[in-house]
Amino acid sequence: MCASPRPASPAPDPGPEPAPPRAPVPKPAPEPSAPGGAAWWLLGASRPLLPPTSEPLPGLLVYEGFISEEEERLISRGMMREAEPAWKPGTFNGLSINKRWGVHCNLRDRLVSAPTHPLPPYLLETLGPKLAALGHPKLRGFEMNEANGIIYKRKLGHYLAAHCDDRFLSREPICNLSLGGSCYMTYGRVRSGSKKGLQSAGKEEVKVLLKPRTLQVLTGEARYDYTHGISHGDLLDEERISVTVRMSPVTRKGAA
Ligand SMILES: O=C(O)CCC(=O)C(=O)O
Repeated sequence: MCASPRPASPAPDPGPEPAPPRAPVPKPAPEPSAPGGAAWWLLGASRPLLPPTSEPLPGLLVYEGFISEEEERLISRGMMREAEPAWKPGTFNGLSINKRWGVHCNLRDRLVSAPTHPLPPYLLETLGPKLAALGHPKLRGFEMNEANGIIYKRKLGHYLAAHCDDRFLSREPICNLSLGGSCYMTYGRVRSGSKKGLQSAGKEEVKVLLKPRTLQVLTGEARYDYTHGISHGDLLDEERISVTVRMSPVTRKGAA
């Protein structure tokens, strides 16, 4: 059986209206302090920009999850679908499958000449604004005009020979994105006074884990004083793809 409703009695006087709750006051972003006191990613910025996930070597800025899975698919598909420039097996810096866009760096004659295949929109539009948004002082004015893609296949014995990107033809920051698979990249300090030029000092090696969607920005010591390479055994998945972008101003004269 249902209870019948009681007759309504007059409502008690609620008294004065309580004050509405105050909206929380957002904390202002810390302002950059004087040089020397502020982290580099605060310098020149009115609010903190994205700090790296880690800096395993001086000047090696690692940003995990730099691009989304959707952006990763967009870049990979773009690279795979375009007919030109074509993928070609390469042996220049190890064994891999390569393509390149943008200006041509002639390492022997120290010349940078106009591009045959300009950088594609799927690279420029995805990476350009994101690199600028990092707010790193070394990336100010960075206009990528050279890029290369590498496919590593473990079953084909692929690897990247230890090397330093050209010190003169390309500007300081080298930006490198990992797609599709993980690897360890080995950084080896260049032995000073070596007659053979670049050689890694065995004891001064640092292995850096590069997961898919990780960006590395090589600056300073990591750019100039260390070689970087990937041994075959450090490819952790059957396939890994990388994209490296640089700024290499066109020159008509030799740069060295
Ligand atoms: O595969 C990588 O992540 C590095 C590629 C590289 O060092 C290069 O293209 O010069």
